[in-house]
Amino acid sequence: MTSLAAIKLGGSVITSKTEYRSFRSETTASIVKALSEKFDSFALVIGGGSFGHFKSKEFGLPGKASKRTMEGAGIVHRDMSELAGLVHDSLMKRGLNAYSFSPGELMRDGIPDYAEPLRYLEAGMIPLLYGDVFASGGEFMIYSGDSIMLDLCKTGRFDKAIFFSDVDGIFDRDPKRFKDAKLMKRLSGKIDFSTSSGDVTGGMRLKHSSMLEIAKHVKEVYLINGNYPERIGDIGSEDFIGTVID
Ligand code: ATP
Ligand code: IP8
Repeated sequence: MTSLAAIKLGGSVITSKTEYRSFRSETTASIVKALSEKFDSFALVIGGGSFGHFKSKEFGLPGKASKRTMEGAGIVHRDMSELAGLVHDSLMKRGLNAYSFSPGELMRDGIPDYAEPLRYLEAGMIPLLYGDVFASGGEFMIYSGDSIMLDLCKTGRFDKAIFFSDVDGIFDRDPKRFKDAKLMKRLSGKIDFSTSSGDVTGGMRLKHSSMLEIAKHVKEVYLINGNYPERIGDIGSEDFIGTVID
């Protein structure tokens, strides 16, 4: 099996989470550049950031189907496809060929089927998946990018999972709220997670539990600060700054 990475671009790094639909194009371009230099082939997953969480929260998503949640579902799906389009543009500018999928379209009775994205991966393209809203059993659900990463890695096709976010890794508590928070290069001891009030998914808590689950299906799982994407070049060395689970 060739070495293949599943990579998530966190919404906190490719968007400004405080401003609705604000895309960080330069940061995204620098992550794409680092990825193109490090990997020949990978799958890419995009988180919601200010394209996903703002309107989901405003329109009561996830939630039971109603006039309001239906309107919200339309807006969120449209916004997330726009974000995917912007990332797609960034990949194309680097000469990388991607094919995007909304996970809603991959659902079969509420269970995602990744056969189609994997077919594109085998063909040499980058499957581009994005967190999104989807209808299931009279409800509108949100499929988080962190859960997509887990389901993708469960296919057994990947040997590495890399999460880019806006922090240096997992700390013993939120480094944005506590200046003395300690970076955990490897996980140990108690961790405190404070979720951003604007998020409709699980924030760093969900990411942490997804990472632990993913570690059962791949060799190594990393959390790296996407504002310093060149750090992927230090993977495996003493100088590496980030969190690793192996
Ligand atoms: P999105 O969910 O929009 O895709 P993302 O995947 O980049 O974004 P978030 O869910 O926003 O990530 O989580 C990152 C945030 O988690 C950081 O900005 C940080 O403030 C917060 N956080 C809370 N607790 C911790 C912790 N113990 N260690 C590191 N970050 C933490
Ligand atoms: O930001 C959430 O994905 P996440 C996607 O990876 C939406 O949790 C639509 C809010």
